[in-house]
Amino acid sequence: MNPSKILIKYGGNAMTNTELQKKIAGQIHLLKLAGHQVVLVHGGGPFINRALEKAAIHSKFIEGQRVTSPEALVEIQKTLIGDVNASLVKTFNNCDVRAVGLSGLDGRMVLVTKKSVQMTLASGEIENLDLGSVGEVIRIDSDLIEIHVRNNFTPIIACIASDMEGNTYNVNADNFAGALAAAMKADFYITLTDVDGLYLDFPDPASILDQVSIKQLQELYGTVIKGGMIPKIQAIEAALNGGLSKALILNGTKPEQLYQFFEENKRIGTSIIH
Ligand code: X2W
Repeated sequence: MNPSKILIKYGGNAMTNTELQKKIAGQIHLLKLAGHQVVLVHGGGPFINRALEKAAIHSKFIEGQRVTSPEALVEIQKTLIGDVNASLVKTFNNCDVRAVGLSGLDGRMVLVTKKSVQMTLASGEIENLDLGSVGEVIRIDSDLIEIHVRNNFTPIIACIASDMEGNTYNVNADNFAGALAAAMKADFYITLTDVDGLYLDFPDPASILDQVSIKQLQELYGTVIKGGMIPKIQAIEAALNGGLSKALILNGTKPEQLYQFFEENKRIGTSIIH
């Protein structure tokens, strides 16, 4: 395939398994050798859960967003930047990808505002729910990414960002990655999940959708798109609405799919188009 700018959202099972981590790093090495530019955005939900448990901090989710108290934020920042990002940079550099660890805080790359979520009560009244320090992306300056990819580095980016006043926020990694993909004008936005794509009838492999449009997606919410898939699909929609022409869901537990898709023209995963 022609050299492309690829943004990969990396999370879930494929991240907690170190063998898979190494294989994904190996795939990225091959993609770079083939001339592609790769940027990785990572989450780390399972690592955060463990850190919060250890610190005896209770956490809950509202609409896929972790309610983040000031104490939780300290642990989350430490986990995502200090532990997960640092460990990914080490693993990826052992596979010669010239990884550079960043977060949305660096160079004020990602600016956010406090995210608000509204709930309609039985009475019809609308209540504002307080998520604490959860950020919603409002602006991205992708210069820092450009500088790195142009010089053959691979940015590995943690989903922590700040607002205009310099306050730090926790940002859902899918939301962060989708917004970044659009801002850096990526050619492809790849979401690595732990399934082979969007299934009309899980787990029947014959029911995997090969390609789906944003319009068709709307009819799949609630049936095909549910649970953890919701923020992933919302991020894909944001990326496409922000100017990308193609997003793709691949199985991160089968890392070889990355090379197969880009260099062996295999039709795998689910492509999402306009
Ligand atoms: C996420 C950030 C990490 C994340 C959290 O605290 O879990 C919010 O929910 P995954 O592994 O991609 O789920 N932030 C606000 O999104 O990680």
